[in-house]
Amino acid sequence: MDIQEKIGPLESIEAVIVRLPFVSPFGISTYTWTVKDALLLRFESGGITAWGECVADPDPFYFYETIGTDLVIIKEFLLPLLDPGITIAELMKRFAHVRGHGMAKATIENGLLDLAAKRKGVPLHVLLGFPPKKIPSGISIGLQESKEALVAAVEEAVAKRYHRVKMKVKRGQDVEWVAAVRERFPDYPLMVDANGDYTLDDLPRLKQLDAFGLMMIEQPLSYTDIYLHSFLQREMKTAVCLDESIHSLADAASAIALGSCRIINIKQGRVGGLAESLRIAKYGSDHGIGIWSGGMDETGIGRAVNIHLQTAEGFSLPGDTSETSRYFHEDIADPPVVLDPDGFIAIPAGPGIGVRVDPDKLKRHTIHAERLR
Ligand code: OSB
Ligand code: MG
Repeated sequence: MDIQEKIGPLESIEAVIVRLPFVSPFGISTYTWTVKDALLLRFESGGITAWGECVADPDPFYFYETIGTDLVIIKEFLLPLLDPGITIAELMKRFAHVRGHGMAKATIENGLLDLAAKRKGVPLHVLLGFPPKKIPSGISIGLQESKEALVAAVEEAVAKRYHRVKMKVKRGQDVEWVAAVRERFPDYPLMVDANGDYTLDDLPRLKQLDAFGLMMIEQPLSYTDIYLHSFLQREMKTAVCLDESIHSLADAASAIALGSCRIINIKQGRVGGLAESLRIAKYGSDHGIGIWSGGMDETGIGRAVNIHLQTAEGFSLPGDTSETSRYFHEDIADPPVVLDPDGFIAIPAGPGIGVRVDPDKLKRHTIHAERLR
């Protein structure tokens, strides 16, 4: 998928870092976050404001990129390649000279796509070439203090009609915790995410998870691995889903060729943007791989991007897009994501990403701002 829109004139590009306190801490096997820090790029052009949200955390505990490193990469290596006369696709080709740093590249790509869609007066999903549809919801429940708290969180999600529930697991907090949820909800679509906490030495333990009819186990082995997951997938009945290991279409193709997974979690930022996401979704689904959109606890900007992306061909499973109110007391963008009575999510209406950044809320939550161009 190549984006043929010209970048066009830009009056200014600004970097803004916001900090939004989480309603409750979000814990995975590697770390627990209590606030959401997000790097945003604001593009101004001919009276239009467009936004790109970087999905990197302030720390390298989920992924190697951080807000700090991405801001440097954006300033020193990516923005100097930006020329108003070229297309977004040509810019992404130039970006290939910079190794890795897909989250930094995606931030610029996302912002330029929002701008291009707003110039045309069409929603982002239309610019990407996909008709509207209702987006199924999914929720990612962080590690909990007790099994009772976990079951209570799942009960709340089921009452909201989330289409599937993901629970985080780690070594020592897995089989019995899944069993507790399964006792209460024997058939609800349920999956687990280990964020790379296991090794093949844990195979006997991991195989016990096969008893629970899980939709998948996400990233059981190291964030660096593709190959060893192919052994695990052959040994397990449960589908393996890769998240951290997949940074590009080439990674996805390797994983598929090796039989390392049956499902791929696409986080558009982690794979370098929306264009690469569409390529992976198409390639994966053509090869019988289940595809869904992950999340990075984004503000309303990134959350909207993920919703538009899920209109695309190949997205066959509910993603990690859940209601804004479970993350933040106050977001910077309106309207918030809410579920309808059947647990579906509406695409934000209007041109571009379809959400509006509220200047007062933005100001309240800004911890850093600098003009880049
Ligand atoms: O592994 O999918 C993950 C959040 C932060 C870092 C890693 C992950 C997650 C989530 C939350 O699971 C997804 C979301 O609710 O946006
Ligand atoms: Mg994950």
